[in-house]
Amino acid sequence: PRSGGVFYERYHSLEDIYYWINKTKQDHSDMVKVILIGSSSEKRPLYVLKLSGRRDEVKRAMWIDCGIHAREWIAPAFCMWFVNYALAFYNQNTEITEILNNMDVYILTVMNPDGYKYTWTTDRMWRKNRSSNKDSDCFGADLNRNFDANWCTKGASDNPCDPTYCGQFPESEPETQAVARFLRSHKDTVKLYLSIHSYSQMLLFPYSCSYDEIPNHNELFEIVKEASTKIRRYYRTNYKYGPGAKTIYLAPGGSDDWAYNFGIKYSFTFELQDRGRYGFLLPPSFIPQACNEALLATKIIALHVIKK
Ligand code: ING
Ligand code: ZN
Repeated sequence: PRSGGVFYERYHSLEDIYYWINKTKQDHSDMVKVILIGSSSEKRPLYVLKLSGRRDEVKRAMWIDCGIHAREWIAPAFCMWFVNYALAFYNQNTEITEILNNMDVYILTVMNPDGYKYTWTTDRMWRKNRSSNKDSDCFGADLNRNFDANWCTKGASDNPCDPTYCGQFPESEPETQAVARFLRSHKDTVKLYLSIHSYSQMLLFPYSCSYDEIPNHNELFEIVKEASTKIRRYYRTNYKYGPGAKTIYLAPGGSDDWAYNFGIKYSFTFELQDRGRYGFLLPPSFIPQACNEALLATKIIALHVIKK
């Protein structure tokens, strides 16, 4: 894979993505590190790319995960798009340069590799991971219902056969555990948490697990409002914005709510294109614009956190 060009305008198999991670590290050894944060239930490695600009001893950081849900292919495509953009435009574009000079960026391109693989081989509409469930023939737990935030209350299912199955207990899944453990061990530096999903075109923040309003609601609301306005102006695409529970639906056990309660006060979930015409089957020709929209929102949020 070469930087730029048609590579980033396609969806990639899991094998391609592992190859890409390694190649990216080799081609940009000055700015990129690879960190193994755990493994999936089928024992696939979970690699995080760490992007750094200026090398300071102590720097803040942001986290982006993509592909919690297997069928949301645009999400891993965005993580790759972001990495390529950051490496190509560092010291060219002022915004990405400022971001990388002030924050390390941790990127988990495919949080649910087993599910992602399964959507390429067996069932394109699979959502969960692929762990086996005791006393059931059904596979998988919903990783975005498996975090410890009002776990398995209304909006999640305790039936292993359901697509929103919350798992046996909070952080029962190795993928959930790996992310939560990584963030716990980087508590002092990670100031911004970002989780990428599709579809429905929304910029969400906590809470999704209850209708309670978070203490910094107004601040986060203004940020996503600005991002949504800019996206509309640049790309003529409408993004709704607001707290998850009121904007999309009540959903306990989500990663952004957990990250927020853990202490990361800038915590967001993006729902990328589209609004349902193609749904999860977003054609590859939509990748550039969908990713640029999310990139614009990511920049606005990161720059806000830096200037705080
Ligand atoms: N949507 C998210 C889901 O997990 C969400 C919505 C956001 C839930 C934040 C919880 C927290 O259902 C999709 N499309 O997966
Ligand atoms: Zn999702």
